[in-house]
Amino acid sequence: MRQELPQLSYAYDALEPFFDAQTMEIHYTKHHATYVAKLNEALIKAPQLEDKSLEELLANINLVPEEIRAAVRNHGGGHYNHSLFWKMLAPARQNGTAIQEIFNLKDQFNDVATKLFGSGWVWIVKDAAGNLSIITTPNQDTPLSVGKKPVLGLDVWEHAYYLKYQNRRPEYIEAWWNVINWDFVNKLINQ
Ligand code: MN3
Repeated sequence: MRQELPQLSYAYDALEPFFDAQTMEIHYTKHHATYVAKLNEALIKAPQLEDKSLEELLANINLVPEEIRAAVRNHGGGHYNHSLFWKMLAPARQNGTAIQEIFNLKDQFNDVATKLFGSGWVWIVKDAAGNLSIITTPNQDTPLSVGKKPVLGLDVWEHAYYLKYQNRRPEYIEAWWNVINWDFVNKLINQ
């Protein structure tokens, strides 16, 4: 199924001063858009996957032909992760009420996000019993690839923060807590 770059529900500068407009624009129009373009390039080579959703492909990556498996994993994962990431963000004045069970994990989350080596993501995931826990995924791997349901995620690739925060990743992580879309996260937790 041909994939498209999803619309953002806010302007590039809507998350200022926590996330700067230039980073948001480049992150969305260059990084995310490139994942979508490269994913589509790969999917053209496997028309038999036409009726599969992106989530199905990422959760069952071994069903994807080897020729395009790495492209689906990396670019499909990048598309999935970023589509979710944008929805998990909202301007600080309209982002709803913070969820206590997520806030209880804040210190641990910040520690894991600060220490994650290289490029990747930090997630809060929900298991079948409804328990929340923190995991990391390298590169653009998704929680789906390890059978987990994401309820909150943070991009800790340098492209997500370097323009504004340079090497100060902990400041970026702390800033991000101000622009979490709690209403959306709440929906994911209760789904
Ligand atoms: Mn990114």
